[in-house]
Amino acid sequence: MKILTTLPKNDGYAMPAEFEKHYGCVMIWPERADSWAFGAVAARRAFVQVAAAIARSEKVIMLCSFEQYDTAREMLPDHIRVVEMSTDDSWARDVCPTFVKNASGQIRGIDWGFNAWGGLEDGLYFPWDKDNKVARKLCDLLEKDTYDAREFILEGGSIHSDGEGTVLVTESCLLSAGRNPKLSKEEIQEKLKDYLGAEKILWLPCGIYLDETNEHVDNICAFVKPGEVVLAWTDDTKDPQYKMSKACLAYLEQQTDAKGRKIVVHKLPLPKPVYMQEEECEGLLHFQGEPTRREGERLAASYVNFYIANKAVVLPGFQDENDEVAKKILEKLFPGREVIQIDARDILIGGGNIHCITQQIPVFAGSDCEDNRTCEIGNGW
Ligand code: KQY
Repeated sequence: MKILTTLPKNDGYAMPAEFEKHYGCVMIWPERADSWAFGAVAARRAFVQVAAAIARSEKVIMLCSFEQYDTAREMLPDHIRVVEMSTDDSWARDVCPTFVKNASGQIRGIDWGFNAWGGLEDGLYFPWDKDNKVARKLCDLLEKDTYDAREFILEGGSIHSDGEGTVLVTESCLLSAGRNPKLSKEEIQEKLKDYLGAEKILWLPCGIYLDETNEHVDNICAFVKPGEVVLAWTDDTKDPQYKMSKACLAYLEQQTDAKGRKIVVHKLPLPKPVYMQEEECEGLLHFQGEPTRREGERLAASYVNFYIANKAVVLPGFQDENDEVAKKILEKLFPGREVIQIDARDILIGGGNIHCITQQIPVFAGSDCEDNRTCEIGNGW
């Protein structure tokens, strides 16, 4: 594996959209006692369901600690690969590489700097040094060259690409004080274009109310095809989210993408607010100096935090009347894919959702699922 100091855009590489074909998906087994309630038992069951749903149409690799290897191996289906790797938590979207691809179908990883969503300013745990090494180690494992972008702090959950030159981000996250405070908005935008091979960055003002990542875009808005997005929405004018979603809608309605298309916005209703319960708080350990969950705290629940697999959309459920509404909307928007809904409360307690715990690897030239062959069960690794 080579570590590259050139820029993907100059080398002819760009970030594909998530709805383009994947080679597979990476996840990280939950373990941290201050993130996952009651020793992560329920979270592990939810992670198994997510992994198994994705593995119906692409390969899944689960990273886990030495201590958890036997448990992960026993709980996961045989066709999911389990690989020991040191991490600080389970947010594969944010700590794994963002993959970029060239016209010949070769892929490379980008190794962004990771500081636990804000470092000593407003980060969510300390230390984060194991997480910061995951992207490079994964590229090594997959035998893919990697761009050294460690000087620039960015998480995978803070970007969405349409694969045709347009990238969605939020100002609240990308301009937050704990990430790249020495860079101006214009300089951050240039970095995004250079690394993601993009032509246009769409800056939504904000994300989901109380989202502890400084409002990652992957919880509020996602591409469903080039030129079309889903936007998390509430009609409840008393909910603080109302103004936030409305501001995003107003922004998107004024925008065109890199190809000059107006953006089509599909509203995806939010579930009713989800709050931490007393017994869930009791199940979490609290490490000194770090933020903790309190009873009654509102969690950043959103259906937009879904994962687009080769033949499925894996969608969070919250035991809410809008679960079915969201599922139906996505079934219409993704006609070639089965929408598989998974009860995600035990993931949400950790502070993210299905998109946050997954990272796609695009299909690449020479892989065993490049053409019509699939990466499905039985095709192995
Ligand atoms: O949503 C994410 N991408 C990560 C959330 C991290 C929460 C840590 N408690």
